[in-house]
Amino acid sequence: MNVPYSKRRRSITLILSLSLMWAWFSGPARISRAAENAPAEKAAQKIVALPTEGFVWPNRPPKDCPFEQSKQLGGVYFTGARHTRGYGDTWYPSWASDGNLYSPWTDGSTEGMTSVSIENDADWKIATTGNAVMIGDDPRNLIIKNTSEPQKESPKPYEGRYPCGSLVYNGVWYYGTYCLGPKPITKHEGFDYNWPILGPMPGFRISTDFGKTWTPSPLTPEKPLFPEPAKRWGAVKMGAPHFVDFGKNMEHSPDGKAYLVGMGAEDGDPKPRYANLSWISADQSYLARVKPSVENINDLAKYEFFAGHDGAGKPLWTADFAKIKPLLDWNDNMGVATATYDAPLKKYLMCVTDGWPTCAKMRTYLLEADALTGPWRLVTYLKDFGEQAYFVNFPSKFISADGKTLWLCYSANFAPAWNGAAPLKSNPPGSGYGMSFHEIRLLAPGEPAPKNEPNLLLSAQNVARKAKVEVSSCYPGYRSEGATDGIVGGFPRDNANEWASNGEKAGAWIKLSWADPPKIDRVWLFDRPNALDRITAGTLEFSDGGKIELEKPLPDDAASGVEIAFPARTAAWVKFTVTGVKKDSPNIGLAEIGVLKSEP
Ligand SMILES: [Ca+2]
Ligand SMILES: [Ca+2]
Ligand SMILES: [Ca+2]
Repeated sequence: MNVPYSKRRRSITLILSLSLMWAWFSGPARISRAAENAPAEKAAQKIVALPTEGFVWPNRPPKDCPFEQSKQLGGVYFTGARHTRGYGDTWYPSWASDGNLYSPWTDGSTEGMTSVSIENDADWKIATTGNAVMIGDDPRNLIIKNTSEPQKESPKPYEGRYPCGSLVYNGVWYYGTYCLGPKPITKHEGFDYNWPILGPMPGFRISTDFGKTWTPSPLTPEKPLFPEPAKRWGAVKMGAPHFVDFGKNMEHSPDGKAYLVGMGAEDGDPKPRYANLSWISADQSYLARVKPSVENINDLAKYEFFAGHDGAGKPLWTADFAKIKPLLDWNDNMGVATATYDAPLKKYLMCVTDGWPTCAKMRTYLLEADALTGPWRLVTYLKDFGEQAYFVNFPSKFISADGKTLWLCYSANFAPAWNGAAPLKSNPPGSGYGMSFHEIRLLAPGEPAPKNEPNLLLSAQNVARKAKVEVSSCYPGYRSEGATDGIVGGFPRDNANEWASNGEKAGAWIKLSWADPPKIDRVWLFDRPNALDRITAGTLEFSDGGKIELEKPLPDDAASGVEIAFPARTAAWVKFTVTGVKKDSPNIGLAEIGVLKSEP
């Protein structure tokens, strides 16, 4: 959602490119001759999950929170399972009939393409919005591909045009955008705000071939779908609307209609403030519905709007936009809202992010309801979540069979230190700019948190942490001990937590030795988490003359690793030599090597 980050990303890309070129010119990789003679042992090898530290985020709503606490759901436990990629942001996956997720994205680079949704005459001349398919069942191992080039749609007379509601239904992709202004960095009374004014919603572009080709929206910022703002910079109600996620191909829609949740404010706001209604701050949320079709989706006359309840508590719907009423109202405490139907629980879950003042820490709260029209009740209020998480949603594809384990999808920390603030932390750990997935478990009120699995890498059982470490080479600024600190981390956020060789490929090695040889029976290997370097083959050697060949490549993103198990042996040293790498890996290395004692 901002300018400087994109500039920084470009310099990171440049550094990576230079690193690649350096590796290219540095000549043929050295070949390991260390383990040629002895026959390799057979060993049980399997994928192991990243050891995780689960925790409950405390539920601390402000005193004036208008939502009653839910009686069924009382909090969220973060299991620690997570996955983040340094892509662009704005991920809102929609589960299509072909089983894949389709999502918008923008303001960054994703799988070799760049999209920036800003249009001004100085730096960014063409605003675009990206489109990608997400293939796979595990958020930690998705294959992500652009379905086409990011699409150009002008925001003029505004300066930003960003993705909002995105739905793939019966093979048709409806891709909504909304406008922002006046500038990505707008100074007001000495404070830099990010896109402080939310603009209109110029309808949906449409693809009937899963995003390969597109028909632009027939609407424009000056002739938007919903008749707002009444005048320039006035309030909107169906702002940046998002489709309710009803599951695969909308299978759980109550009536076959698509529903959209907008964020908004009213002209004549009783609690005015600067950036009151921005890309991430609002006073209310609103609800609309439409039977989705190519003919209907950009036609206001085909929409109905939630208009409050009658005297008996029955929800009212109107075709007259002027009669729209708030679904939720918490003046100065709302923002982007997304909703997902949790079919096993028979509950709607809503994620609301109150991100005022647009570029500092943000609050996200979760609500639940039995019906979209409410009443909505509080599940948990997550203060400083991210610490700057935004565009938070629950993709229905990743809801467990019991409905209680879900994955939060969001972006975080695009503005890590604006206005002289202290740098933002990644909290929950792993939160970062781009595409961030975090597994959570919904807890009943008073339900204790699940017991943590012990983290073997950080336990005394992992003798790698006490070993003397030698490596074939080390990239400037990295440490060989990064591979034995018990933490699976690395470039670009946690360089201290990994070992990177200095331009090596096959032939790079790491050797651990002990003055007091331990009895060991397992080795864990975690690749460098970046997507350029990947170990595809390697050999373990032991001081007793034994050797074991790695049977499978290490998972590239280090969200999981490989365990190599063998009958207990006493080892004065263990050496791992890389014998194969993914093409062009610039600086092969390891995020972590764990060596486990045979007895705790
Ligand atoms: Ca307000
Ligand atoms: Ca490490
Ligand atoms: Ca890797």
